[in-house]
Amino acid sequence: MSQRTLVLLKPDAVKRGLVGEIIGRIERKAGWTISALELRTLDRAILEQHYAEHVGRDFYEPLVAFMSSGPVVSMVVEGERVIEGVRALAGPTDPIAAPSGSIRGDFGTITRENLIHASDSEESAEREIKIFFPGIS
Ligand code: 3AN
Repeated sequence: MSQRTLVLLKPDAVKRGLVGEIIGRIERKAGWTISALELRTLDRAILEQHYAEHVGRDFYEPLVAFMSSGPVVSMVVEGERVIEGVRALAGPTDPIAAPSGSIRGDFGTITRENLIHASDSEESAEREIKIFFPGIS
């Protein structure tokens, strides 16, 4: 089942020079393709849309400060079961709990700075792609 998903390489991934490493892991999955890609610094307005479900949580303000602290790479990735697949490559939210071999498990230590975001469902993917790439349908 071909799907598409919205992937963000967070400011920690960009600052630490891990963009190539992470994109390489995505590109090496057979048949997946990157159909949109941009480097940009996010402002509060776009983060409020993206993290609407987390507004008001105790970690929300530090999350916005971190996510706007430097450029991110935003991408649309398409391919077979790519929503579940990129989340499997990323590993669980807490990088210490994430297995080695996953992106968060291999490179992360703190939950906020966990390197990568990937949509968690088809509904989230369509919502998030509209936020980050309003020009593509
Ligand atoms: P995931 O990206 O694993 O789907 P979400 O959507 O629950 O995680 O959370 C979005 C982002 O918010 C996470 N990637 C992480 O940066 C941050 N976050 C989530 N839970 C916490 C927490 N308990 N403490 C600090 N930051 C958190």
